Amino acid sequence: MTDFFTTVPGPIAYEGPDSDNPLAFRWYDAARTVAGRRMEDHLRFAACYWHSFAWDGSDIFGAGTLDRPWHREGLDPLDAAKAKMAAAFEFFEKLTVPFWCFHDRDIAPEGRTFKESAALLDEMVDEAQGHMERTGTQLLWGTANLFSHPRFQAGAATNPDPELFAYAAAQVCHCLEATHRLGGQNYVLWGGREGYETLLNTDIGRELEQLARFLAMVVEHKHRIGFDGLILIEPKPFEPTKHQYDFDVAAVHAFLQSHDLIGEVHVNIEVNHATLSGHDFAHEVAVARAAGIFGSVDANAGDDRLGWDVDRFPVSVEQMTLGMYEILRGGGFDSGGCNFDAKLRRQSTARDDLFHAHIGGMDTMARSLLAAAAMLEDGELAGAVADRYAGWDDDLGRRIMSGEETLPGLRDRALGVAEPGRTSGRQEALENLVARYVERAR
Ligand code: XUL
Ligand code: CO
Repeated sequence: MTDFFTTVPGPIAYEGPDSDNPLAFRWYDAARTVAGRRMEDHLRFAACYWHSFAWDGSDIFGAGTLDRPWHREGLDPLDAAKAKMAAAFEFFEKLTVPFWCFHDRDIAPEGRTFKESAALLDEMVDEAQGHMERTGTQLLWGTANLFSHPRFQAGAATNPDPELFAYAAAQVCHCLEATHRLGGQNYVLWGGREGYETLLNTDIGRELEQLARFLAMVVEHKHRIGFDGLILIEPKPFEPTKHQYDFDVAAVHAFLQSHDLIGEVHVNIEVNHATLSGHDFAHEVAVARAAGIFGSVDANAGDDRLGWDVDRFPVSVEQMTLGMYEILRGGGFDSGGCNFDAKLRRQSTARDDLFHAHIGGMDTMARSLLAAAAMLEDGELAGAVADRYAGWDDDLGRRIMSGEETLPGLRDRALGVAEPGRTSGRQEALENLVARYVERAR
């Protein structure tokens, strides 16, 4: 199919770091083996439908700017959805991206009733199945849009009206089955409007119980239909609501623990959400790994000065290297991958801008992988961390952690020993070490 992106012949090929071809990869070499795995299998890139094909470039101050003919007024909604899908798969195929992701409402129009909407989704899932077979593109994850329609103004699972909970449950049931039908490797639940604006009209305790019940129903249904992908919650601290319940990985972990959902639900970590929560990407991955709930990544970037979800394409190898290092340290992705939940700037109106954005993002992640893999292989950074904790493998550390020591016992001990020594944390030296790996990554 070469109908929409006519100026890009495709497929985009790897030409190496010295290439000046703007429509070639300089770092992403799908077949190259890095740390025992093909680069393609490490990174498991996905392009997303929402920002790249469903969004028209509009913002709160102005109308859409992007050249997306399927948004023209007066088109039959199903014809428009099919034209959009043909363009999307032309893009996935030319970019050579192995996976894609969708919200139900990205790929199919909303009908007048739930029944109509479900039938429209079924029709577009059949259409997607054909494109996937033709191009070999696989589905990383599907998700339901429980936030755009006005009916969800007060949330979905956490809505004060059970009718809305029931509607959202029906929609997720249908979308999870659609994802399963398409061989989806995961299913994502981003909180959307699961949060609140003011306590004056909100019962937090009740809303959290509703959210837990909703999640349990999703897990029950996953097992009922034999979907063996992961259920992933995507944390985000605010936007659209002032207080989003799934604030960060730690908040999600505590929620899963208190509702007996550990092992059933993992996290999809978005880089820009991590920075909005006051953390950073590497921190969120490290917390998820430590808790055993790491799943997948939405690879994008925020802006240092803007405190909202700007969803830029990733451009900083330095920022991504530490996140990739944490991912590799935990053994890499299983069913997860790197989804570009990122959007063009509103003035990037040429059709090929979508290629430049993804090529840059894929090269950034690929070079970060190279730096992280070298860092892991050489072991210098891990060695410095291990040295710092060495005391815990000695007698005192072991006795404390095994429960042999008590507070008064340690007081008695302190009465007889000298002031403990101090060792440098060597942060600057370690930062220079990381910089070396970033500079030399090839
Ligand atoms: C919203 C966001 C979503 C989720 C899926 O900020 O990141 O695209 O990734 O609903
Ligand atoms: Co996201």
